Amino acid sequence: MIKKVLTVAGSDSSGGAGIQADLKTFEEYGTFGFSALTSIVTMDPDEGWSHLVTPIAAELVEKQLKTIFAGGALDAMKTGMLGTIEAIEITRAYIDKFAMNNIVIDPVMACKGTSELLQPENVAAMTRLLLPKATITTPNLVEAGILSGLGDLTSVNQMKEAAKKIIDLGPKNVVIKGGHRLKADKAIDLFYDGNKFTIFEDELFSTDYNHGAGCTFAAAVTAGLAKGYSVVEAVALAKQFVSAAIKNGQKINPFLGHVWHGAYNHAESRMNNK
Ligand code: PXL
Repeated sequence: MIKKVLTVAGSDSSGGAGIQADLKTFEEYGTFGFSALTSIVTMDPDEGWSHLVTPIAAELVEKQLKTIFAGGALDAMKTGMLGTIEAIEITRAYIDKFAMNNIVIDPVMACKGTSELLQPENVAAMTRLLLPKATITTPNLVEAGILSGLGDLTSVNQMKEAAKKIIDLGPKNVVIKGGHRLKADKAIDLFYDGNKFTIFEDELFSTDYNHGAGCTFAAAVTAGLAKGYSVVEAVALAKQFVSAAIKNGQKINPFLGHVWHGAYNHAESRMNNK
């Protein structure tokens, strides 16, 4: 049976992050993707690529989830950008009703290219209602600083402190993505399961074409869990998957470059037999 995997997230109309990243990644992992849209993000090329986030009405989020769960529980799910507090409440209700396992909470708080954080009350609701249900949460350095209450994180030791505080919020595991924001000569991700720290190091490649990397990473972890990998194995494989995607980033338009979600499997060479 093909594994069923859900993303509850926003649409990135530019195609690189959000549900677009998630569904593409689910497919690359050979899983069957479902999506419940919580918001639609649009960018305006006439206004310096300014972002607009339009939330989806809560009733429509619920209708999507009802449709998606018509066949019962899924093998794994993730959340990304969550438009409204009601959407967060409804998502939690479905997690409980179907006793969902393998839950990845990507605590999306901002989009690259905008300094604007999503509403703090949404972050509070996500922390209270979703983090305790998480198999793993996948904050970047900024999000980890906010969730932990420690603010700016500038060293691996501070990342460890933040990881401990985040585990106290209820997720079973956390991976903090140091990425290009940590002033180090490697890309350092810190994984913590409440007992033991595992550090993942990778070369830090400089590319401007990395839009969607965070969503793609979380989606890869989700699909990996659905496929039966352990949490730490799913994280390790997701790192490889997203590294390939970043290395093969594509300039999409004058404003932006996206990760190439198909890079790990060389998807660009499929269906070339004509
Ligand atoms: O990368 C964060 C993110 C998440 N979800 C959606 C987005 C973005 C950034 O653009 O558009 C829908």
